[in-house]
Amino acid sequence: MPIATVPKNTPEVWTFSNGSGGTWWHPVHVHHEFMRVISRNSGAPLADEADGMARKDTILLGVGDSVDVHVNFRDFTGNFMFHCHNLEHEDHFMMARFDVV
Ligand SMILES: [Cu+2]
Repeated sequence: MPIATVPKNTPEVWTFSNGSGGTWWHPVHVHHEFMRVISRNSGAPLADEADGMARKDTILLGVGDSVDVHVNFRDFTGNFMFHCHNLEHEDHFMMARFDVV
């Protein structure tokens, strides 16, 4: 089952939060489309995310971070996934499907 169903070619704002309470960082990778960081922890993005124009396919979530991104799945419909790039995490359910319709 998808964790989200989003319409093709429609701007979305997604929020990624690391509320795990531990000391892990989570590099979250979204398939199929680039993202642009709008804000990080309600403030300015990091330097390599800074101008809102940098296209990112992975968002690094430090402890307690919350990051708002703009994403627009422009080209294709289908079933896609996002996941943490720490292998131990993606192998233990930090992976989800989303559908573009
Ligand atoms: Cu992780």
